Amino acid sequence: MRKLGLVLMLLFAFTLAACGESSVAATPTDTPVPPAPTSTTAASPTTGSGGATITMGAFSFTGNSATIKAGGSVTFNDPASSGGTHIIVTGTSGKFTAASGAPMEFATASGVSFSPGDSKSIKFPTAGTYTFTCTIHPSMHATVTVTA
Ligand SMILES: [Cu+2]
Repeated sequence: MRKLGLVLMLLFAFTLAACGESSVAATPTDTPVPPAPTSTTAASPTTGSGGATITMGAFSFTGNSATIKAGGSVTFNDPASSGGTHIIVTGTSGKFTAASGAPMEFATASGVSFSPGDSKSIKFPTAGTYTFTCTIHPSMHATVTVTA
């Protein structure tokens, strides 16, 4: 008699456990929360087809245009895979030309040098269109447009 009681208790416990499991399985999955809408009025520095990155290859720019708002930054990226060393200056055909309003980093003919793997973020405080070339590879040209 005592044994039957134990069996009944075990059966009862098993039934409870089974119910618990099924109720867990029946819990509806959380409905995904849609992402918060991004504000279109935010002053994002990244606009334009070229984005805000100038990218270098071995002998050329692989991404040669960037458009930002004044006060934004452009990332000049020489990927580790490029295998190219570059000295970037304002100007054309490998020749430095001082550009009024250009970032301080580009104020002189020594420009900004890049080895493969270098990535430098440079702030453009002044609106304007700036052309860049490489003193090592005169055929390299890139343009940064800075809007007011
Ligand atoms: Cu170069």
